[in-house]
Amino acid sequence: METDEIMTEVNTEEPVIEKIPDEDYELVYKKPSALLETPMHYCPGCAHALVHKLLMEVVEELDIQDKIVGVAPVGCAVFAYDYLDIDMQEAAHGRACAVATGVRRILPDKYVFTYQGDGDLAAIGTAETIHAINRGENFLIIFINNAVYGMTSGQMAPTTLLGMKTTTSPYGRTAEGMGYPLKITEMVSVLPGAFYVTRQAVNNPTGVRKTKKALMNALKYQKLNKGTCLVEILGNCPSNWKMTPIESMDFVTNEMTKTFPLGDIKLPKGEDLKLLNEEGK
Ligand SMILES: Cc1ncc(C[n+]2csc(CCOP(=O)(O)OP(=O)(O)O)c2C)c(N)n1
Ligand code: SF4
Ligand SMILES: [Mg+2]
Repeated sequence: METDEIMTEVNTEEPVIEKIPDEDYELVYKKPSALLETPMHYCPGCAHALVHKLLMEVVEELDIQDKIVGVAPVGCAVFAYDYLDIDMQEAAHGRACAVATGVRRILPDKYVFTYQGDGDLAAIGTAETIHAINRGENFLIIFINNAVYGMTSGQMAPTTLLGMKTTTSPYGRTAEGMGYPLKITEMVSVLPGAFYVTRQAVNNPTGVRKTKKALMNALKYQKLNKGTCLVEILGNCPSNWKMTPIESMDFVTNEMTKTFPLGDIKLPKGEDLKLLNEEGK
């Protein structure tokens, strides 16, 4: 067939799309209003994007968009402030808890959270994390544990699993010489300043719902000024793990949870629980 013939077959007319009346549809989902339209830079299937969405759903449902301040980390979530339509402050690598301390002390009526990866929180920022929680600072720490330094191309993190291959442990992490995966969430839960500590995962629909609930509870607790809340979320890094998004979710389910079991680690009790129920009316 000649090129001219092909050209004549192309239909240049605008397609006619029949408009179906809105009442024929039931709206079952929409993007939270606090999430900006900006396309995200995260790799396909990355947990960061999903957690951003959950967090903004919670912000929308609690109606606190103009009452919350986030502290962005250095790591793949460094551009969180481009996606979240709330007040944000950037912190140098590992320093988010120190920055959040200042923000919450100066603005005690605001809800304040940090958003940090495992390299940020459990390596370079270990001191800030431990001391902020030990002081019982009244903010929420959102800790995305994907077991690697995602942004810098997948080096071993303190949370890398034993046997896991990374760019700096190409034969797999061994306890000898490289140490054990650091359970910093369990460690800080014993500090008196820790008020609510939980580990969740966004590896399946149930996990997503539980993670959202944990974020919701943690923000409600902040109004009680009873100490630091820490929500660890087992994330993924399909790019550096060299897996498809689905394989990476299975890896979280089948491997990561063996080292980092899911569930609440420290829960408010008694009077505090009553207060949460009243706050959550
Ligand atoms: C003071 C300082 N040291 C090191 C770096 C390099 N650096 C940037 S991101 C990063 C690790 C990020 O890993 P993580 O916090 O786990 O976040 P992820 O990308 O996995 O979400 C490092 C070491 C830096 N930016 N600043
Ligand atoms: S490198 Fe990993 S953590 Fe970073 S955006 Fe890609 S998948 Fe997510
Ligand atoms: Mg990481």
